[in-house]
Amino acid sequence: MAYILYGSKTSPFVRRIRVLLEQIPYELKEMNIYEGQDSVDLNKLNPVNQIPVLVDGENTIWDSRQIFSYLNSLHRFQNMDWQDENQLTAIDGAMNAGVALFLMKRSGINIIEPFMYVQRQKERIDSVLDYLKSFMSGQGLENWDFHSISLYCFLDWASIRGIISLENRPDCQAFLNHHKNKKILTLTEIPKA
Ligand SMILES: N[C@@H](CCC(=O)N[C@@H](CS)C(=O)NCC(=O)O)C(=O)O
Repeated sequence: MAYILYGSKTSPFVRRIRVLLEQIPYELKEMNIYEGQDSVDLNKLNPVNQIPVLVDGENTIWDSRQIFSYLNSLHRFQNMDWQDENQLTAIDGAMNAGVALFLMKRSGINIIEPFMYVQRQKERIDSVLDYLKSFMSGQGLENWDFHSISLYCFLDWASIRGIISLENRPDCQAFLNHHKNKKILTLTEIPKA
């Protein structure tokens, strides 16, 4: 039985799982998580009310990191040591900060103002992108694994949504350019609207 992935085509967390599943059959069930019946249904699937959610027969897995671990244990995509886990935690930290800023923007909160919470999110993103510089010009170019997939999905989403500017980040720009022509990235492109 194919996996069922609940998510949206706009979420970077969902996209990284869709890219990971490039060679594996799954059904994407699209949800509008913020309104209507879908938001009620999501709550029944996942009390945290977040996407993605993966259903594999009797197993329902919340959280994209957990979904990766679950799929990795079944399909052996890559070996993970503690440094790899740390690196994913750094990328996840930037993604979570980016989504927090995006939700604030959507709620009409001015993220240009120097609110402490806003500053903390921006500083976290900068700190992670600084930390990942050597990854972006080394392993991240050579390997197409969950780390590079996650970073790509974050950078692409965050620049499209105006959360980060790539103007002063040539390393990020070069990393995106290096991978952008992959077929799976075209197939999972984030809708611009
Ligand atoms: N840690 C979660 C974060 C997922 C997440 O933030 N998803 C967003 C969509 S991009 C969401 O569901 N937001 C709804 C909300 O937080 O209310 C994961 O990795 O799956």
